[in-house]
Amino acid sequence: MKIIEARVIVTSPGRNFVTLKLTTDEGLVGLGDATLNGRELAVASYLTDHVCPLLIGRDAGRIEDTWNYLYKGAYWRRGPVTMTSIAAVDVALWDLKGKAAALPVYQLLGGRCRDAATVYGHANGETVDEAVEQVGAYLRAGYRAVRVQAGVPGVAGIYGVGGHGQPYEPAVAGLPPETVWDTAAYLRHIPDLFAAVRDKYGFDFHLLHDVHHRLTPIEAARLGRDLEPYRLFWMEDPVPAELQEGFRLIRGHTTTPIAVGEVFNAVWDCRQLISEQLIDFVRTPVSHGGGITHLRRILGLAELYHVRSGFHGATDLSPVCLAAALHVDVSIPNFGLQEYMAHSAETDEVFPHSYRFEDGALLAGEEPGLGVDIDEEAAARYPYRAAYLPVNRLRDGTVHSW
Ligand code: EZ4
Ligand code: CO
Repeated sequence: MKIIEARVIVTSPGRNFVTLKLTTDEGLVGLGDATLNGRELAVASYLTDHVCPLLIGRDAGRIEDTWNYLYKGAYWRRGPVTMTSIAAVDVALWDLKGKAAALPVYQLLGGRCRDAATVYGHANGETVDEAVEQVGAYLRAGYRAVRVQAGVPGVAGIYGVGGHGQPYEPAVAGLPPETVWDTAAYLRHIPDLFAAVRDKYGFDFHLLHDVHHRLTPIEAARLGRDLEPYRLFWMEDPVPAELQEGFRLIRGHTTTPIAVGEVFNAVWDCRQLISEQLIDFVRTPVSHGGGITHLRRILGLAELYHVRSGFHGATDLSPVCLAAALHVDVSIPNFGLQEYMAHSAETDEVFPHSYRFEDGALLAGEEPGLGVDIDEEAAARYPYRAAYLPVNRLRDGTVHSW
């Protein structure tokens, strides 16, 4: 089976998505998500200008060989643009292989290890009361794990807070907005949020929190300790993770589990974090981490060191990526938890899919391949719009990690 067409589709049904569509001489179609929030067109160009021409005439069945051809053959390795591009090709090839074999992708990955992927939803509120209220809504909807983010008094535009109970979407149309950050105020406030949630709903469900790379290791150690009474499932991205050995300091002070890696794109970004057992969950998504082929390598290493999956699942990862994540989730032995932010109705219209939410979990579809399609007519009605993630500054104007 040969690839005869490789095309990139850019669409913005509520937010931007980049999708690679491969077609074979047998008339089968494979999809891969190539969305890199705020830098979408760089990946679209990498694929259209430099990768698609190399795919024409190639044997669609050679997934591992194509991965190595694109990774080693480019000479320039790693990085989000390269690895998102390779991921899109890899996922589209797995989709094709499933369709050619008339099997859902998880069957090609070894079959089920579990019935469904337990997910966590995002509760948020400008105040503690609003956030506590939203946790209740998720519990009533059947969720068994909830991430909680809340506004910090005196600090406007806190990460993860949509405002007035709205779902949170960080990308903003136009040029990047700027937000303000105050570490001391945040560290004082967050333990009260989790005290209020546990006080109202008890301990019989999982709680998570995303620090979003804002702290230093010793500050993160303090937060992890202060949150210990509330038994978090994980504290996410406590510090920026370029300095992997920096996590030793956090680890030495707290038993709050740590999840890291939504901005990683290769096993080399977390090799030390995993092999020194400095984290508990790895969050690298299929679409930014070199696809199913490379993500399975990361999770294979992780399994040796008691590290489990906790794949990123924000709305900037398309339904194609979410479907691919679910096929990996149900087929690896060391699954932890899957993030789930429901996509908008417009996004679901452009990407019809067979995965579904039930009883606090997502079920991967049983259709051959990934079980996701793209409606190109609908996609064409939503043209690309420039949008960026915010830039963060301390009160004195210093640029800080967002
Ligand atoms: O800020 O996906 O855990 N989820 C997150 C996300 C990220 C966005 C960035 O594109 O941290 O909300
Ligand atoms: Co995050």
